[in-house]
Amino acid sequence: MNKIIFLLLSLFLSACEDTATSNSNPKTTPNQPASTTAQNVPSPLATTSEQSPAAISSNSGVPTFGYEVVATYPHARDAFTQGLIFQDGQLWESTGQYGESSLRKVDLKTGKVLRKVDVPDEFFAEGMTALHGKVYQLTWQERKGFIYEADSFKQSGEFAYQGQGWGLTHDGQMLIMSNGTNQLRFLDPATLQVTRTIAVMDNGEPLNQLNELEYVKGEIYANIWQTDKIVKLNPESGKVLGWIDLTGLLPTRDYTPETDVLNGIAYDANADRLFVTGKLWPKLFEIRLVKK
Ligand SMILES: [Ca+2]
Repeated sequence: MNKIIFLLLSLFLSACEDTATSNSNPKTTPNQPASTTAQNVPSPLATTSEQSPAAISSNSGVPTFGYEVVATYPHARDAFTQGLIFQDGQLWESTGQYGESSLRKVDLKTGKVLRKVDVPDEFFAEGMTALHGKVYQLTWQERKGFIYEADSFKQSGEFAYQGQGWGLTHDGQMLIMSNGTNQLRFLDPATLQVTRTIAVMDNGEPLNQLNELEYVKGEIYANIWQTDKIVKLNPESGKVLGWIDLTGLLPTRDYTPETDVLNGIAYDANADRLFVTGKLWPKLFEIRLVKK
């Protein structure tokens, strides 16, 4: 009997000790490191929640644009468009897929491919832009970019980067690159080093899957992958300035089982013309934005 009382007493004392220990030192409780506790307590979280209503009203108040089709042009049915620009009176295009990737110069009116450089089979080409006489072309998962001479399309260099390559444009000084997240990186074309990054938020949430890019009159336009939408962004802050809704742009009768998503934005700065197309789309459109 004494042994049982002693055992019960020991268990009771042991339980008291455990309780006292955990109560007096909560930060050592497993899975709750002190740093996490500290991050949750101070004001940043409260500040964020206070800012959310403003961000929502700000973003929901931005203009939405529809479109008018100004002109329709043929687009090569084998062009899995990943990058598109308008330069020197012609369309320049980067096409993707392993074993089919290329850099092309295309006649706008006929859609005829005037010059084509094949990318090695092991690379899936992505975004492309031209700046200061050079063409820069990204690859999807290979972490390598190619540099070509703009006048000859001869490859003159390559560069490495972290993560995936999706879209590419420039603001006249820096290359601007998307990677499928809500981040846009600015790269110095001389060093190919990242000089700054902006994060795009929409209603307080990261706006992911930013894809093909085009710099248009001081704004960055970005296709949102797998949607018919292009977002207009402030290049300094990443703030959403507006939306372009291209629903219904490619007529239903032009769809085939191979037809893929909207992708490809090119801007002709000299004539203020905006061109859009899609992956394996049979048509390319000049559009004019119409405020809704
Ligand atoms: Ca573009």
